[in-house]
Amino acid sequence: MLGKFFKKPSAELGDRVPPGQHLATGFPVLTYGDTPQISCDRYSLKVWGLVEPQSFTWDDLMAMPQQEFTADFHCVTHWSKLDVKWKGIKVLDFMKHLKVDEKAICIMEHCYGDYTTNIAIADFLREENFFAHTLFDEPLSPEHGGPLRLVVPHLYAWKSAKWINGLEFLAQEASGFWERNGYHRRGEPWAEERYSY
Ligand SMILES: Nc1nc2c(c(=O)[nH]1)N[C@H]1C(S)=C(S)[C@@H](COP(=O)(O)O)O[C@H]1N2
Ligand SMILES: [Mo]
Repeated sequence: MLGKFFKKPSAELGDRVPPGQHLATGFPVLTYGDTPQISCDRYSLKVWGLVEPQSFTWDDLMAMPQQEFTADFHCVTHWSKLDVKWKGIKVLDFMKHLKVDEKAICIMEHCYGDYTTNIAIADFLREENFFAHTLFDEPLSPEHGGPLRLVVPHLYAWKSAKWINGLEFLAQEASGFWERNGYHRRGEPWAEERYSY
């Protein structure tokens, strides 16, 4: 895999690159299936399950506090990109609008195009997680998940759902698309939680 598009981390960046990862020079696109084309007019983010059901339009989301984020990005296929610059909405700010049942322990992330991925509530409700609509000062392109994606920097990037359109709150753990196909239920890069076996 080492070649034109990947380089070995330098010593000083080494402590930011998890084991088994190499630095990508560009920002690769990794999508299973087709890229949905969703305009902001059509976009909505719904919440259901163990939560008061609600649907947020693009305008609802843009009325929430907007912030800049810099985060490292680790794909389980062994590439990482450091210092990715995004803009968007902090998950904890978004969550102020929800009424979640205390029995919820897991969330299924749903997307346009039917991709899913599961995340524990404790991994979702972290200070550094955000919904992104801007990447390196440009509107987030469809390939990278525009108009809106989730970014969960502390887990492998398959948990960072592109074109996110739903959060389903669950009383027990469930498996999303990659988790049903052999990937780890949690996916913590520093522990190399890549596969479920
Ligand atoms: N909806 C959706 N989200 C997704 C994926 C996908 O196939 N569909 N791929 C995941 C994987 S495996 C990775 S590494 C990142 C890649 O994000 P990027 O294409 O912006 O680099 O998106 C994640 N989110
Ligand atoms: Mo990935």
